[in-house]
Amino acid sequence: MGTSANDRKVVSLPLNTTKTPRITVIIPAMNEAANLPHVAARMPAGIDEIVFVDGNSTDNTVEVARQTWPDAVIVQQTRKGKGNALACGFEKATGDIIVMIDADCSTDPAEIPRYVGVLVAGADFAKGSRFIQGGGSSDITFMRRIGNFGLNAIVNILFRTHYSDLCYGYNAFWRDAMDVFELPATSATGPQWGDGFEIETLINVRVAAAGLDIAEVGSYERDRMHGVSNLNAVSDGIRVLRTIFAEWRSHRRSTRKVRPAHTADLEPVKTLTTQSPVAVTVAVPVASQPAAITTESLTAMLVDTAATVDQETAV
Ligand SMILES: Nc1nc2c(ncn2[C@@H]2O[C@H](COP(=O)(O)OP(=O)(O)OP(=O)(O)O)[C@@H](O)[C@H]2O)c(=O)[nH]1
Ligand SMILES: [Mg+2]
Repeated sequence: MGTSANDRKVVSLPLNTTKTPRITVIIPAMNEAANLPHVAARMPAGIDEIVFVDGNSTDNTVEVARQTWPDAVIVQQTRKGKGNALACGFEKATGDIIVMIDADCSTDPAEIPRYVGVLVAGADFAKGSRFIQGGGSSDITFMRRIGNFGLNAIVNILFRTHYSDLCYGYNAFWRDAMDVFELPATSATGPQWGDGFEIETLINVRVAAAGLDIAEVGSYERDRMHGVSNLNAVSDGIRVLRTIFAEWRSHRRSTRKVRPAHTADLEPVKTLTTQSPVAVTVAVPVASQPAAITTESLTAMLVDTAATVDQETAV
């Protein structure tokens, strides 16, 4: 934060550290019973806490979760949607480092050490990316790839970031990064903005706007193993677009800058062992750099587009 791309150290371990960070993994799940044993099989040893957030599953997801992770904190979400599930999970998490993964086997828990590695190396927020070295996807469709690319480009222009994969849900961060998420209260009644699949975008733009150090981590997304997707590319894509413009408007009115100070008393992370070898961490700083593309005309076009996006309508 506040450093140029040249100043930033992405791979150095923090010095003068005294404490090992505790790691919490948050798993939101709705009807994922058949997938959970496969997720567990890829979980590295050395995870301190699993917070499992059920979305009123109608299969035996909760029972399987209890059998699979007897020590897990199991939470029922308070409203509907993945965003609300994550907010409920964040509230219960006690770790120093919090990792968000999916329960459908798309995100590989064996990659967690990559994320932890870049956080311990100094990043505030480790952002998974399918589109940098070390990343990939057998799951993303052509249309989703195009949509993600377009939304990603808009965010990079408006927030002067260098994200390569805006809408990917595999991320990790130091717990004090949550201060800038400002997610809707879990106790609120009725649907809230941020409750749905726009959650990742909301978090990504807020951490960038707050000036946190963000490092991308190459991640490979597999096909969902069992069950069906809950995501609708069109309606959820529109929610993401509305989120971007709403956040941009509010960011332009705000001068907020927050710098977490989490690495001061931490020692290098414990060794996490995985059942299969994980490739070398690939991390690139993405925020607080000058945007690669910024033109008056493009901004004007985006402002026009923003005006057509009704951010005040009901969720
Ligand atoms: N608790 C909870 N979990 C949810 C909800 N919606 C989705 N999830 C979980 O969030 C994760 C991602 O959801 P998916 O439906 O796989 O969406 P996606 O990964 O973006 O889309 P696909 O690539 O098509 O699988 C999975 O673990 C889901 O079970 C929800 O409303 N509540
Ligand atoms: Mg999925």
